[in-house]
Amino acid sequence: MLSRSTLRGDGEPVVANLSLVVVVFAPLPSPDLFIVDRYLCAASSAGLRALVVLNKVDLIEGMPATELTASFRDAGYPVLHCSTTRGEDLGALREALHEETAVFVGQSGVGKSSLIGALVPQAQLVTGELDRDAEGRHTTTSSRLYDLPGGGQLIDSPGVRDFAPAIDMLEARSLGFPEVDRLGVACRFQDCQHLREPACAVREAAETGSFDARRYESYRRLRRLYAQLREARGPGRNTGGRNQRE
Ligand SMILES: Nc1nc2c(ncn2[C@@H]2O[C@H](COP(=O)(O)OP(=O)(O)OP(=O)(O)O)[C@@H](O)[C@H]2O)c(=O)[nH]1
Ligand SMILES: [Mg+2]
Ligand SMILES: [Zn+2]
Repeated sequence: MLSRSTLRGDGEPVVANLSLVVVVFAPLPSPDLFIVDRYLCAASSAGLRALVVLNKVDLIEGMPATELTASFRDAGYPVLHCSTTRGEDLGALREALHEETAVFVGQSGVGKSSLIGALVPQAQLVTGELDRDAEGRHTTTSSRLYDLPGGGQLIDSPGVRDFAPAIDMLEARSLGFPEVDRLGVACRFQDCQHLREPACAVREAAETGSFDARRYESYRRLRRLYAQLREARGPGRNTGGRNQRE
């Protein structure tokens, strides 16, 4: 199950009975990679596989698409570079989704519905019924599940402005960052939070560039949010779930 935190720090289910989380971003609207990171954390912590899709590669100017997705590939996530307008990499996407129950998540306007529409002809018919936002653009307002021809199910979900994983689901040591999981075994302290502790292998890797600096900053922001949300829930509340191992 993919879940998120409310502002009060409570966990809330987003979608259940999934096998794969497809995190979509694009050069336009201006990408917020912290949102991508946080969806990946939520997926990893929930034991769900994740796929990163950079869509609208037809709009990229001045740098190779591989540069925009390098940090995710280095973390160990599979990455695809797609364009629904040019039909790019849609075959590879179809293959990756075969027999999966996959939810498409990400910022509004990155092309989640367009990608699903390119793979499921029936979804295009539904797009005609979509609501329009304040600027008159089509936008998805509720989640909807489609059968993928040949096997599998795709779930379209409304775009977000921000996303915070449910804190009870987060792995306390790495917060769902696979790099922190890998690097953290070399930290001096077993309960290292990878912030200001001495001999922290995670921070050192970020300083020398072997751990992507943005991903590390994302980790630090999520660590702060994690502390804030736990604070917001107040004392005496049983945190439940996996955090009890702390
Ligand atoms: N240039 C270009 N435009 C695209 C591509 N894919 C989608 N778009 C356009 O991007 C806009 C938003 O696409 P949607 O599929 O509605 O995006 P969404 O992620 O479902 O948005 P929400 O439902 O609001 O979350 C539409 O105008 C699409 O035509 C692409 O590969 N290249
Ligand atoms: Mg949509
Ligand atoms: Zn550390």
